[in-house]
Amino acid sequence: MRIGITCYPSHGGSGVVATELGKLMAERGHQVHFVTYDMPFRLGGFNHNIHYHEVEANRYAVFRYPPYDLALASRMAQVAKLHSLDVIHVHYAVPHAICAYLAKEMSGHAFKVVTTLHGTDITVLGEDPSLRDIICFGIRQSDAVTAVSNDLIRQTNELLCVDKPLERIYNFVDQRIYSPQDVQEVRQQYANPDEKILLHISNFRAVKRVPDIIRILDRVQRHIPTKLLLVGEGPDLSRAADMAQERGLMDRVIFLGKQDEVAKLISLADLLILPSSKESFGLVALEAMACGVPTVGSNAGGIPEVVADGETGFLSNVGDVDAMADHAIRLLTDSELYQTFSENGRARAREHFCAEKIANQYEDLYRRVIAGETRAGV
Ligand code: GMT
Repeated sequence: MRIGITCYPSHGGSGVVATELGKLMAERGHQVHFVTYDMPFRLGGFNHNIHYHEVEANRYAVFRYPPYDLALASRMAQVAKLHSLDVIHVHYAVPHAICAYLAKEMSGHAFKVVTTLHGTDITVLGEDPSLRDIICFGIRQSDAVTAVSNDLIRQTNELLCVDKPLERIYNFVDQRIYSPQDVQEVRQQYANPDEKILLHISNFRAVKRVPDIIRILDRVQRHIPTKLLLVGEGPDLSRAADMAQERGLMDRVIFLGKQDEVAKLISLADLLILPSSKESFGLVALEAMACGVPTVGSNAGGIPEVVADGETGFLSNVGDVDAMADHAIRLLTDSELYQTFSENGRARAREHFCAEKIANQYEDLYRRVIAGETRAGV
């Protein structure tokens, strides 16, 4: 097949999923064309089946905002026509699903559009009156629409009431990369042998509830010597620093900023902390499970579909930092329980979310939409 992929190429779960999926499709012999404004950061080494087409928005002075959406639609249409694409798979509804529709209308080349909803494109942007109707339009015009969890399907139906079958295809993890790694030497750089390491990785937006992470650290470190690694950047990161300062915890928090080698960082942690108020899936929790690192966090959105509460991690209601801290302390002080959770997590990642299985589901979906089976897999 000839597959186009559009996603946000910077750090972020939807871009990671899109890029890793493209790489898997290329490994399977499909021609994969990324149409994005930058080289997707996880694209990595050379593969002769992968092509990259950059989108550049015009910055003419008359424009207050560079017309990126139009440039993207136009580039998608060019690439679709030139390379006879069978399907364009867009990740994140806004603006990608609408751009794909425009591209299809203008290219004169009959390709299919698959849209994958990732979370905030529905749960945050779908609530914005300036975007809601056009998101619904993009979904309706797609030939097939997938969502990364049952909870996101439920929320899409509730919030947007689009009369469109939505197919659940979970995110996946490549256990060739995400598996426990020998990181003893690196670990020494961050913590003493008697200290435990909590890890949080995100874009530090409001939905991640960054203050809760510092509150959890505060409670845990009263019982066990603990360090907190914060990976990523975003608007609430400075709030974390302020709170750590106020509570005298600055020597316990290590700010690592954006990082590429996430598998290594996860492997040196003891627990992943994910107290989000909204989370359609929680890719980082899956990556942690695959590395044998349990998650302590909230039961928001699709997290309970990923983390099995009481088996691979502990989940509590959003904002219940006392329960989250208690669960963290329990796991960090009971080595037998910790080992069981760690092994359960690796097995669960392998069984339910392995790259091979999920790539098969997308490949099958592409074949069905290309064959014109519109109510794909529902
Ligand atoms: O967290 C975000 O807002 C970023 C967004 C993204 O584009 O990476 O994350 C969403 O998609 C990920 C991949 O499917 C999911 O694992 C995240 O749970 C989801 N984030 C939210 O729903 C808040």
